[in-house]
Amino acid sequence: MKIKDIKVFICSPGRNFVTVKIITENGTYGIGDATLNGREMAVVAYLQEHIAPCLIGKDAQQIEDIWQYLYKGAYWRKGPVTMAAIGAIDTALWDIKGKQANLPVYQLLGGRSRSGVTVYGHANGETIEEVLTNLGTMIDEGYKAVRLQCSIPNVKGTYGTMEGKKNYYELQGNRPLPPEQEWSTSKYMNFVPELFKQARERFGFDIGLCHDVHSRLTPIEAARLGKLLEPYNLLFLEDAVTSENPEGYQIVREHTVVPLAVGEIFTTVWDAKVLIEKQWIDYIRTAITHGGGITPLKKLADFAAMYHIRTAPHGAPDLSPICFMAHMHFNLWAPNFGIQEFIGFGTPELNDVFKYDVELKEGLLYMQDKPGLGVDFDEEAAKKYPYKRSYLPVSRLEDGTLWNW
Ligand code: EZ4
Ligand code: CO
Repeated sequence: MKIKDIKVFICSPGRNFVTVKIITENGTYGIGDATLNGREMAVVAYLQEHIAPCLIGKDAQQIEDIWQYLYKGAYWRKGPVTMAAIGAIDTALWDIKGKQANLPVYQLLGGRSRSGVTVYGHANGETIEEVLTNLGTMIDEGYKAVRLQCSIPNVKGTYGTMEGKKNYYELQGNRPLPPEQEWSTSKYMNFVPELFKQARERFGFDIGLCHDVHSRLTPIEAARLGKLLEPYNLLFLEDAVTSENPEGYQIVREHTVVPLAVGEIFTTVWDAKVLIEKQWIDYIRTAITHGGGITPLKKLADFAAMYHIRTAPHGAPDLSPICFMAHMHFNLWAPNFGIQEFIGFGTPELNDVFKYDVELKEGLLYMQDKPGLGVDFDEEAAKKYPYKRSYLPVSRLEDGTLWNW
């Protein structure tokens, strides 16, 4: 089953998405998500100019060989641009294989390990009261776990919270440059424990609670925050520190029993190797899109399982519904699945372009069996939403020093 054509689409139904479509000689096609938020066009060029010409005429059934060819064969390995491009190709090939076998992709991975996919949603707000109101609504809706992010008093712009009633995820109008936000570690550290204290006082300990530090702390600061949050029994603390130097997590680990989650910006198993082997983390959050596809993510999940580490895939809205559906299959299979980040089913614009059928019931996602990934991309609808250059914000300390966003 030879690959006849590879098309690359960029559209912006509310935000930018890069989509790959692989078409085979017999007409079967598969789709993959190649979205790299804020650097979309680099992946488009990588796919169109450097990958597509090599794959025309190759056998679409040889997923592993194509993955090795694109990874080892490029000489230049790893990196988010390369791995998002490979990830989309790999995802599309699994979609094709499922359609060809007339089986959902999770069956090809080894079958179901569970009936539904447990998720954690987001409760954000500008005040603790607003966050807790949103948390209460989500508990009523049946969520089993929720991530809490709250604006910090006297800090202009905080990760994960609203900015002028607009989520930072949305396109920044016609502003051509990254918006800038302020950061103060001391104000943050003095404030966040109170958010979780009040959440536990009001809603008890049955609901799972998480928090994303977004890599703003140093190891010893993260260790202190972990200790301060211990009484509130978090499901996990995410991205407590940057992980280019994984040994930083040893410091955090040696001081606190708060479970740690890392990995949404990892692009290979090698990024996670030391963290996993040393058992410094509890959840690995690498997404199928950014981690190079289903093929390497399966290896990462199996490797993590040997060290009692569970998966908690990144589920931000900058991953397209194709990645979301690939995660559905992956999560139904993975024996060491932990929890899936979930921010809702998206806007009417998004659902105009991407077609999929998933249901949320009592905090778990369910889907009907369909061949392949069970998601489709409407090329015509996508034309209504042209690409708009857009950036994530950057962070600066109060004195102007550039910090981790
Ligand atoms: O900020 O995906 O856990 N989720 C996150 C995300 C990231 C965005 C960056 O594009 O940290 O919200
Ligand atoms: Co995160």
